[in-house]
Amino acid sequence: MKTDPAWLPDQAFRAIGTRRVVVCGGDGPVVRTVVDEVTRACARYGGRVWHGTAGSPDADGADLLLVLTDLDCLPGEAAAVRAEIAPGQPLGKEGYALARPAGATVVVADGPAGLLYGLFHVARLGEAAFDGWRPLEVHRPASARRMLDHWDNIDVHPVMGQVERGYAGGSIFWRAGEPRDLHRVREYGRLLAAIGVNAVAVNNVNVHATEARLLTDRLGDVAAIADVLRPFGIRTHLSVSFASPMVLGGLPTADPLDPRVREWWSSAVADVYATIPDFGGFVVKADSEGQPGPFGYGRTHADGANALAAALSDHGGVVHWRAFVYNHRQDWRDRTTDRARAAYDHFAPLDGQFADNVILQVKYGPIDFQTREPVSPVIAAMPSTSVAVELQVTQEYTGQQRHVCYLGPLWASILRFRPWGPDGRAVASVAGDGGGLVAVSNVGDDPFWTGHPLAQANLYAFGRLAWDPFLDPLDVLDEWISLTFAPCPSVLRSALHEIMDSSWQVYESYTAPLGVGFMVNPGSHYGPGVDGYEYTPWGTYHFADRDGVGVDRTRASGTGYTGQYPAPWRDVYESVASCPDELLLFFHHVPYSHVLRSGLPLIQHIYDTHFDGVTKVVEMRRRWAEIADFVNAARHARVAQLLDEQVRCAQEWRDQINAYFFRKSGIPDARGRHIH
Ligand code: GCV
Repeated sequence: MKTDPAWLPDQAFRAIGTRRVVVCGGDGPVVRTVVDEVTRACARYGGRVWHGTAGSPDADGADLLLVLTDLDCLPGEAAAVRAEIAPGQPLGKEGYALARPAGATVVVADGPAGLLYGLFHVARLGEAAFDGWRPLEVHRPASARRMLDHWDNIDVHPVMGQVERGYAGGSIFWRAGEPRDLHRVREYGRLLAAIGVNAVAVNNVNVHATEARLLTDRLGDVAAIADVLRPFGIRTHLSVSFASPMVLGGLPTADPLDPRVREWWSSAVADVYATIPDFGGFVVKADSEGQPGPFGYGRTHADGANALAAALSDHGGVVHWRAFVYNHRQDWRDRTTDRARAAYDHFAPLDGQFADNVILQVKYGPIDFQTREPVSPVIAAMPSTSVAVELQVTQEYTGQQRHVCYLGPLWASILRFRPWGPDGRAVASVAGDGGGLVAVSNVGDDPFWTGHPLAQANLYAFGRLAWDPFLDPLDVLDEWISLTFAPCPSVLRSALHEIMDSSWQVYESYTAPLGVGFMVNPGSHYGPGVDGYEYTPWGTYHFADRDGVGVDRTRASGTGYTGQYPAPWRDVYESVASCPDELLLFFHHVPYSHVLRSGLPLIQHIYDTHFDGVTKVVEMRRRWAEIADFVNAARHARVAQLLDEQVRCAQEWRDQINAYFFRKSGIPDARGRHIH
């Protein structure tokens, strides 16, 4: 099957392709991409394109002007638009301004990437971009760093497969130990440019032996990928092993303070930049889940990160140092080893000790990409450190691309969260200060890119929210629908919204309740395994007993985790009375009779949500069946098949969770439904 065009079908460029377009922007690789896009669209739909690098183009009669402002060929209309932008508000390398002062739509940018993003903005607008008068709009990304991490292995790992937590087939970069034909990577770069992603890490953060060599003797493979992604404004990054000086360099140590080790990193990095001059930098998972790190040498994570940062700094590279550090062998040894506490306990004391080009990459929640977690307190604890927030587009804990689960609303809630209360800054602003947004990609060699065709919307939403975290996630979904299903009839649009808008909440309703998390099968993390992670001295991970359920993370009587938040959240979360219900079981152990804000006792809430969740999934499946005539047959069949699995799995969740809590509590369903 041909690769699905995702959100860039030819139709998405129809409005541009029927116009007379002037591109005035020099001749670099990114501008060349702009010209190629417009040329292709015009060839298909009968428009005309003029591309110049200097001199005065004949912009008379043009419908669309795409202009780089630093050239001497600024047509009058573009100069007027540029002049309107407030002098103290530069567009920056990636920003652009869009206006339609008279008969022509004008996009001006100060850098090539801005021009490319402006072009895709016009594509999103479609015919509306050429309709009437349009006032000046200035668009700049909220974060300079908008990155996707691939957990791809070159070899097929015996347990994790080729893509760790990948649900869309094999890697798009590698096959059978070798680089793949990069045609698809080019298409991927194009899709990413259209959503504003500007950085990609091409290998798993769990760095195995073959992948470690990407840094040295297999660097050519990375350079080939970088060459393909560069014209889309994307910089390439590499996950590296902290032990590289030993495993690749033959040194007896990887101690970050050892001069030989520092010398080794400098020389390896110099080789990288000689091969890939715009290389982005490293991603490092250290002292986590078996990966080596500075603790082995009695050093701190600041020592570790800074050693790599020193090697990169002269070249403009950064280290994304992951804060996902916890002792996976001693989780829950006692109260202090509550895994939720680990990242803060390790990193908050190090604030101010990291080099300028270290970015601390923090998972959005304190545990591990659960369906519902509070925002990680680390994000508010590092005012002197660049912090990147890490999301998971691959759906490890949210249905593994077999369930419809649109994550835009979850991410929007995280990015808008204000750790210092309503008058303080939002998470998005902390990330925007330097670290940016990072997500684990959900893409593989599947013809639909993402296994579940509707999971493309998650990748789309990540890019769009990384660009502007305050976009309404349902508007973003609507954009994705409009482009992907263009020209989208209203009957299809409304069905897709009915299926997808609340699909994250629906998924939550039939899985682990109220933030308790981790009721999945161990290892695979798919399907219900209520006591799957049963390794606390007290029994289960969620502390369910005959009287109640949930983890006491209070300062008063629990693990003390609430104390990692600044006011007001440290107090809001501390008390059962003020803790939001959706996180109640994350923070508190409460009796089954506890009455929620809905007026329902906890046990009844569990029963109701699990019955309702299944009903809603059955309804999703019915809606999808109704729109068969409006969707490409292969796409329709794939989603229909996956919806069957979603119904099956939701029923399994419902039955296991309800039966479990019925047996624990002995309290029957007040509505008299049969619990299996
Ligand atoms: C890449 C979770 C996943 C692991 C993943 C890890 C991480 O634990 O289950 O597969 O490893 O997160 O983020 O490093």
